[in-house]
Amino acid sequence: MTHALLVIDVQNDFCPGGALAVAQGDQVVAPINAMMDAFDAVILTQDWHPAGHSSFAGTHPGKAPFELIQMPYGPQVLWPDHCVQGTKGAAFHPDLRTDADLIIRKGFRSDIDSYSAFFENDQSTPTGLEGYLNTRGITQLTMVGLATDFCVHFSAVDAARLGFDVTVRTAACRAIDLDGSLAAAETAMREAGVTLA
Ligand code: VGL
Ligand code: ZN
Repeated sequence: MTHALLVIDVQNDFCPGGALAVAQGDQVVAPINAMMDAFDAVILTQDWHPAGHSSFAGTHPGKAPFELIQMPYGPQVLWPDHCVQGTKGAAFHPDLRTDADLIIRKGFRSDIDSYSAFFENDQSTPTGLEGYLNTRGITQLTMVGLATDFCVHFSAVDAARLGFDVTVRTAACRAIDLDGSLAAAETAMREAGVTLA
Protein backbone atom coordinates (compact mmCIF):
# COMPACT_ATOMS: atom_id res chain seq x y z
CA MET A 1 0.00 0.00 0.00
CA THR A 2 1.50 3.31 -1.06
CA HIS A 3 0.06 6.33 0.67
CA ALA A 4 0.47 9.92 -0.52
CA LEU A 5 -0.27 13.24 1.15
CA LEU A 6 -1.96 15.62 -1.32
CA VAL A 7 -1.56 19.22 -0.14
CA ILE A 8 -4.09 21.45 -1.90
CA ASP A 9 -3.35 25.11 -2.75
CA VAL A 10 -1.57 26.36 0.40
CA GLN A 11 -0.76 29.63 -1.38
CA ASN A 12 -0.49 33.24 -0.25
CA ASP A 13 -3.68 34.35 -1.98
CA PHE A 14 -5.72 31.85 0.08
CA CYS A 15 -4.16 33.01 3.36
CA PRO A 16 -4.98 36.12 5.43
CA GLY A 17 -3.93 39.21 3.44
CA GLY A 18 -4.32 37.38 0.12
CA ALA A 19 -6.69 38.13 -2.75
CA LEU A 20 -9.08 35.25 -1.93
CA ALA A 21 -8.26 34.86 1.74
CA VAL A 22 -9.72 31.86 3.55
CA ALA A 23 -10.29 32.59 7.26
CA GLN A 24 -7.38 31.08 9.22
CA GLY A 25 -5.93 29.64 6.02
CA ASP A 26 -2.41 30.04 7.36
CA GLN A 27 -3.25 27.80 10.32
CA VAL A 28 -3.03 24.70 8.14
CA VAL A 29 0.69 25.18 7.48
CA ALA A 30 2.13 23.87 10.76
CA PRO A 31 -0.01 20.72 10.94
CA ILE A 32 0.63 19.94 7.27
CA ASN A 33 4.40 20.33 7.65
CA ALA A 34 4.29 18.00 10.66
CA MET A 35 2.37 15.32 8.72
CA MET A 36 4.63 15.12 5.68
CA ASP A 37 7.28 12.68 6.96
CA ALA A 38 4.68 9.99 7.63
CA PHE A 39 3.84 9.49 3.92
CA ASP A 40 5.46 7.58 1.07
CA ALA A 41 4.98 10.59 -1.21
CA VAL A 42 4.06 14.24 -0.79
CA ILE A 43 2.35 16.09 -3.65
CA LEU A 44 1.53 19.81 -3.65
CA THR A 45 -1.05 21.45 -5.88
CA GLN A 46 -0.78 25.06 -7.00
CA ASP A 47 -3.67 27.11 -8.38
CA TRP A 48 -1.98 28.78 -11.37
CA HIS A 49 -4.07 31.14 -13.48
CA PRO A 50 -3.04 33.35 -16.40
CA ALA A 51 -3.94 37.06 -15.98
CA GLY A 52 -7.48 37.66 -17.27
CA HIS A 53 -8.61 34.12 -16.40
CA SER A 54 -12.29 33.40 -17.13
CA SER A 55 -12.95 32.63 -13.42
CA PHE A 56 -11.93 36.16 -12.39
CA ALA A 57 -14.69 38.71 -11.72
CA GLY A 58 -12.33 41.35 -13.16
CA THR A 59 -12.52 39.61 -16.55
CA HIS A 60 -16.29 40.13 -16.79
CA PRO A 61 -17.32 43.81 -16.93
CA GLY A 62 -20.22 44.56 -14.58
CA LYS A 63 -19.78 41.35 -12.59
CA ALA A 64 -18.78 41.24 -8.94
CA PRO A 65 -16.78 38.61 -7.06
CA PHE A 66 -18.84 35.63 -5.86
CA GLU A 67 -21.53 36.09 -8.55
CA LEU A 68 -22.41 32.98 -10.53
CA ILE A 69 -22.16 32.89 -14.33
CA GLN A 70 -22.89 30.22 -16.92
CA MET A 71 -19.87 28.85 -18.75
CA PRO A 72 -20.04 26.30 -21.60
CA TYR A 73 -19.17 23.62 -19.02
CA GLY A 74 -21.81 24.78 -16.45
CA PRO A 75 -22.15 27.28 -13.60
CA GLN A 76 -18.99 29.02 -12.46
CA VAL A 77 -18.45 31.21 -9.38
CA LEU A 78 -16.58 34.40 -10.22
CA TRP A 79 -13.65 34.90 -7.85
CA PRO A 80 -11.55 37.90 -6.98
CA ASP A 81 -8.53 37.78 -9.30
CA HIS A 82 -6.12 35.37 -7.54
CA CYS A 83 -3.11 33.09 -7.97
CA VAL A 84 -1.88 34.79 -11.13
CA GLN A 85 1.10 32.87 -12.53
CA GLY A 86 4.42 34.12 -11.19
CA THR A 87 2.99 36.53 -8.61
CA LYS A 88 3.58 36.51 -4.86
CA GLY A 89 -0.09 35.56 -4.38
CA ALA A 90 0.44 32.38 -6.39
CA ALA A 91 3.51 31.38 -4.38
CA PHE A 92 3.22 28.81 -1.61
CA HIS A 93 2.88 30.16 1.94
CA PRO A 94 6.48 30.97 2.90
CA ASP A 95 6.47 28.52 5.83
CA LEU A 96 5.04 25.56 3.88
CA ARG A 97 7.58 22.76 3.36
CA THR A 98 8.09 22.43 -0.38
CA ASP A 99 10.41 19.39 -0.26
CA ALA A 100 7.67 17.47 -2.08
CA ASP A 101 7.92 14.84 -4.83
CA LEU A 102 5.60 16.61 -7.25
CA ILE A 103 4.01 20.02 -7.69
CA ILE A 104 0.97 19.91 -9.94
CA ARG A 105 -0.41 23.15 -11.33
CA LYS A 106 -4.03 23.62 -12.33
CA GLY A 107 -6.28 26.35 -13.74
CA PHE A 108 -3.72 27.37 -16.35
CA ARG A 109 -6.16 27.33 -19.28
CA SER A 110 -7.79 30.76 -19.72
CA ASP A 111 -11.24 29.52 -20.57
CA ILE A 112 -11.73 26.85 -17.91
CA ASP A 113 -11.34 26.73 -14.14
CA SER A 114 -9.97 23.72 -12.28
CA TYR A 115 -10.92 23.11 -8.67
CA SER A 116 -10.00 19.43 -8.70
CA ALA A 117 -6.41 18.25 -8.87
CA PHE A 118 -7.64 15.50 -11.26
CA PHE A 119 -10.06 17.10 -13.74
CA GLU A 120 -10.83 20.65 -14.78
CA ASN A 121 -14.32 22.05 -14.18
CA ASP A 122 -15.69 20.45 -17.36
CA GLN A 123 -15.15 17.23 -15.36
CA SER A 124 -13.37 15.65 -18.34
CA THR A 125 -10.07 17.45 -19.09
CA PRO A 126 -7.44 15.55 -17.05
CA THR A 127 -4.55 17.21 -15.21
CA GLY A 128 -2.39 14.08 -15.46
CA LEU A 129 -2.31 13.43 -11.70
CA GLU A 130 -4.21 10.13 -11.99
CA GLY A 131 -1.55 8.75 -14.30
CA TYR A 132 1.25 9.86 -11.99
CA LEU A 133 -0.35 8.21 -8.97
CA ASN A 134 -1.07 4.99 -10.84
CA THR A 135 2.43 4.82 -12.27
CA ARG A 136 3.86 5.16 -8.77
CA GLY A 137 1.50 2.56 -7.34
CA ILE A 138 -0.16 5.05 -5.00
CA THR A 139 -3.59 3.79 -3.89
CA GLN A 140 -4.21 5.74 -0.68
CA LEU A 141 -4.55 9.51 -0.49
CA THR A 142 -4.78 11.82 2.48
CA MET A 143 -5.85 15.35 1.53
CA VAL A 144 -5.31 18.61 3.38
CA GLY A 145 -5.21 22.31 2.49
CA LEU A 146 -7.41 25.04 1.02
CA ALA A 147 -10.22 25.39 0.54
CA THR A 148 -12.20 22.51 2.08
CA ASP A 149 -15.38 23.30 0.14
CA PHE A 150 -13.82 23.93 -3.29
CA CYS A 151 -10.47 22.49 -4.29
CA VAL A 152 -10.20 19.92 -1.49
CA HIS A 153 -13.83 18.86 -2.01
CA PHE A 154 -13.61 18.39 -5.79
CA SER A 155 -10.22 16.68 -5.57
CA ALA A 156 -11.47 14.26 -2.92
CA VAL A 157 -14.67 13.36 -4.78
CA ASP A 158 -12.81 12.83 -8.07
CA ALA A 159 -10.16 10.69 -6.37
CA ALA A 160 -12.79 8.52 -4.68
CA ARG A 161 -14.63 8.07 -8.00
CA LEU A 162 -11.34 7.05 -9.62
CA GLY A 163 -11.02 4.30 -7.01
CA PHE A 164 -8.47 5.79 -4.61
CA ASP A 165 -8.90 5.30 -0.87
CA VAL A 166 -9.38 8.92 0.27
CA THR A 167 -9.24 10.58 3.68
CA VAL A 168 -9.62 14.34 4.23
CA ARG A 169 -8.00 15.54 7.46
CA THR A 170 -10.31 18.43 8.25
CA ALA A 171 -8.14 19.84 11.06
CA ALA A 172 -5.57 20.68 8.38
CA CYS A 173 -8.14 22.30 6.03
CA ARG A 174 -10.06 25.58 6.10
CA ALA A 175 -13.18 26.58 4.09
CA ILE A 176 -14.43 29.58 2.11
CA ASP A 177 -18.05 28.68 3.10
CA LEU A 178 -20.11 30.50 0.50
CA ASP A 179 -23.90 30.07 1.01
CA GLY A 180 -23.59 26.76 2.83
CA SER A 181 -20.90 25.37 0.55
CA LEU A 182 -19.00 23.74 3.42
CA ALA A 183 -21.95 21.64 4.61
CA ALA A 184 -22.78 20.70 0.99
CA ALA A 185 -19.15 19.72 0.36
CA GLU A 186 -19.01 17.52 3.46
CA THR A 187 -22.19 15.73 2.37
CA ALA A 188 -20.88 15.25 -1.18
CA MET A 189 -17.54 13.91 0.07
CA ARG A 190 -19.20 11.43 2.44
CA GLU A 191 -21.59 10.30 -0.32
CA ALA A 192 -18.60 9.68 -2.60
CA GLY A 193 -17.03 7.45 0.03
CA VAL A 194 -14.43 9.90 1.33
CA THR A 195 -13.47 9.53 4.99
CA LEU A 196 -13.54 12.82 6.91
CA ALA A 197 -11.19 12.53 9.86
C1 VGL B 1 -9.90 27.63 -5.03
C2 VGL B 1 -11.56 29.06 -5.69
C3 VGL B 1 -10.83 29.42 -6.81
C4 VGL B 1 -9.40 26.65 -4.00
C5 VGL B 1 -9.16 27.96 -6.15
O1 VGL B 1 -8.19 26.41 -3.94
O2 VGL B 1 -10.25 26.11 -3.25
N1 VGL B 1 -11.09 28.18 -4.82
N2 VGL B 1 -9.63 28.86 -7.03
ZN1 ZN C 1 -8.48 29.58 -8.66
